[in-house]
Amino acid sequence: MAAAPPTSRAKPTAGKPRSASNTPEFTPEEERYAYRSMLLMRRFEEKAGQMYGMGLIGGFCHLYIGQEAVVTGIMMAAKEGDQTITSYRDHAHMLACGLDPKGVLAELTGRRHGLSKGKGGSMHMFSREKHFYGGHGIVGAQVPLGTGLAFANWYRGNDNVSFVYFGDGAANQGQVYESFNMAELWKLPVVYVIENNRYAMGTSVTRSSALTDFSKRGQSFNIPGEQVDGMDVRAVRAATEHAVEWCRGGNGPIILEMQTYRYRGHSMSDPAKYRSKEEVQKMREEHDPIEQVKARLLGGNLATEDELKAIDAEVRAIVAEAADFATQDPEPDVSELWTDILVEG
Ligand SMILES: Cc1ncc(C[n+]2csc(CCOP(=O)(O)OP(=O)(O)O)c2C)c(N)n1
Ligand SMILES: [Mg+2]
Repeated sequence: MAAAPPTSRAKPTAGKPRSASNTPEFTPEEERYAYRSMLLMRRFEEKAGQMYGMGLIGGFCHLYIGQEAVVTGIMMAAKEGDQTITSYRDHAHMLACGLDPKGVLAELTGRRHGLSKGKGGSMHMFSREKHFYGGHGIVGAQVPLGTGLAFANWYRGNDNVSFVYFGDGAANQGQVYESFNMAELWKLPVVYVIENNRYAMGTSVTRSSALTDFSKRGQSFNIPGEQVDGMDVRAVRAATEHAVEWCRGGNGPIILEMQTYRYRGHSMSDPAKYRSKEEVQKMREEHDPIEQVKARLLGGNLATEDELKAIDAEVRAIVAEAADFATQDPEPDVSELWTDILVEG
């Protein structure tokens, strides 16, 4: 094991990370990009939800619908080689990393050409090529692993950061704080993204968390943090740009609390009785990340209704093709039960 990285290697830029409170405008191209990207995630997961209902997807399936601006805005500020690691709510993260929707959906249906050869399912997919490190079903487990990815970047002396996503519920896990300590001690280039969607399964943050301002969770370790409107893709990108600048400048870790909301239940088997229909409806009507971009595109005459319909049609075609593939591809051969268990050298 390599020696602990000395903090002297870091070249801290003076002061605190800048605040992204002034949300910069997107160019028309960026608005279109964000619109298409979030729409693909939404349509993909709507289809996954339908296929689950039809019995084509087994096991667990956690949808990200409502939260699309978070991963979209973050990836707009990322550069090639930056790593992503997240929880079980991971389909949109994979699409944002550039993974083929066919491979993702075929994994959900447990088919041969799924990203984990049909043996992992919704929560267990990886792609070193696209720098996507899972897909983790154990709450909080990805936080030390993602901190390790940041260590690897530091050790290799490259300029990459790791984006480590976890939920408001996971933020109460002990291993999160052990990771915070090491990351700050060693000034590791890691952006901790706390996706505060207000609930951990059926428990609201106010019932589970003594400190509900998650941006402050790094205070005892001297890790700065910021609260971000996670429903506004522009605010997300702006905050992430500042965060990666902080990390790449050798200043160590940073926390971004993304204030967001999931429209669906915790997983497909959750009827979500712990919150009112009105609460969900209000978020959908007043804060939907895709509708916000759509309103700006139409309101600013940056796109016509027909152009947006064409984007929707294009995205639906990609999802339909993925669904066909994920239902027609055969299941893995039985002999696959004996492979990928140990590293074959
Ligand atoms: C160590 C561990 N404890 C409990 C669970 C059961 N569990 C799965 S998801 C979850 C809630 C996590 O909520 P949060 O971190 O807010 O993420 P979200 O589901 O809202 O994205 C729990 C308790 C688990 N998978 N692992
Ligand atoms: Mg949550």
